[in-house]
Amino acid sequence: MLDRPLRAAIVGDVNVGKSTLVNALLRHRIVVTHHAENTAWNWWFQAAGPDGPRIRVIRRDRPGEDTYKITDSAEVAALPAASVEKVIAELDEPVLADLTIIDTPGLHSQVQENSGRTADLLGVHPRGEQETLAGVGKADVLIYVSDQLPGSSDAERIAGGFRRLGVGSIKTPVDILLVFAQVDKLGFKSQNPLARAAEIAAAHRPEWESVAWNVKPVIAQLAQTARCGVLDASLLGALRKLAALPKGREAACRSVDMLVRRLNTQVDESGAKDLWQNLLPYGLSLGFALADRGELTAENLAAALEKASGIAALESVINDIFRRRQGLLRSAIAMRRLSHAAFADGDTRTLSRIEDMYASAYGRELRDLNDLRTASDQNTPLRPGQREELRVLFSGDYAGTPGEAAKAAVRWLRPANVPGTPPVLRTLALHAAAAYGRLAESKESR
Ligand SMILES: Nc1nc2c(ncn2[C@@H]2O[C@H](COP(=O)(O)OP(=O)(O)OP(=O)(O)O)[C@@H](O)[C@H]2O)c(=O)[nH]1
Ligand SMILES: [Mg+2]
Repeated sequence: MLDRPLRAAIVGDVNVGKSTLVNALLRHRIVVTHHAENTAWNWWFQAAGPDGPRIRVIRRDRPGEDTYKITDSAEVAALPAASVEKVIAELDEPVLADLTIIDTPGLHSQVQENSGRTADLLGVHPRGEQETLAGVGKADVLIYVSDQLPGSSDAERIAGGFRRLGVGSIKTPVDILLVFAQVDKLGFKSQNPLARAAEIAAAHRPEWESVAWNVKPVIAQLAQTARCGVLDASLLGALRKLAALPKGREAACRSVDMLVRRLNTQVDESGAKDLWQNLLPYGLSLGFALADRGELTAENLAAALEKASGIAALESVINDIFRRRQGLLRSAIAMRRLSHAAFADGDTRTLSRIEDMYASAYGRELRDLNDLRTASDQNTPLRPGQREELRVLFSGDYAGTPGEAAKAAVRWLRPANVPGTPPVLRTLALHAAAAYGRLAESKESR
């Protein structure tokens, strides 16, 4: 537990683009993506060991595992779901240093067997009404992918899907990054869709902050196209022909059928479909702009698609909130498991040692992280302003003066001393007062 890499599971409803995003992060087109429901088991991606890159298939129908070459991933994907327990792909990719990425079958799938595998991984029941199986989940943090922006008619599914699954009782927002996928569907006539999605996300913060630490919009399809060696000579040739159509190239981008029809004398049907599938209307428009300037090369198009996809900004958030803090996150998970077990066994000696550890200077970071979890948990009875204040304080982002910190320390001592304050709030308030007290001192001594 303490020396394995942090595990990030990519979860979300069927067909939102989870596997496309995983391929883009891996810079490898390895998981098959499809317009129909697709991923049937969990794909674990981890750093290659001494045996080099390979795919291991853990069987369900018999003991043992089979090994495949990375280039045989399509063969693996075609195996019958009933015979596969899980697949572990070991790759030499920088994103996998210190981080295991797990692609999962869609939630709320028609095929309950598939969604059940994701529920198993998370340690929840696929039907959330029942009690959750807290503590047996195998994923440490979640990257929750949604194609519904807040404010849309279906947006309740973002928070509702979590509640129904019972994820909220085992993971707090500290463990979850929300990704708004397929934001190219917002349209791009007047404004860049990433910027529009970011504005919408900011305006609807209260709707998502109860489930996630941060939100990033992404166009995974364009990221995959930019990074996975798709931009070959035949695709660029087809794009050049489309860009040079005497009139109505924009109209040809209204649907895949229109595109096939408009290009039919110059490009075969599968070439036209590839163009549509890989670039989407938004990527085609970026290609036209390059063609008009005489700058349409594979490198230039890849750079434009990468920029338009938002993938680099997403990676930097993954680094900030998960990779950079992974040692701390892993220690915290190990400590929580230890205290759960000690509590279940009535082992008071271990429980009091854990208490001592949290109280020591050595345990302070762990305690701050626990307080951060408590403060961002919607079940903790805090006012919105207080919740935000504590999140800033316990993430180490406080930027006030020593005088302000000293005043805040006094302010937080009050609820701690009011009779009838719930114990969870009392502890949190005492910790907040102490944290502000330390900040006041350390800033003064600088
Ligand atoms: N418009 C648009 N379509 C996308 C984007 N990303 C993926 N898609 C399409 O959405 C469909 C589903 O993509 P997948 O990556 O297979 O989705 P998934 O969430 O892994 O699906 P399951 O594994 O079945 O749950 C495919 O047809 C993709 O081409 C995107 O950014 N924009
Ligand atoms: Mg998938």
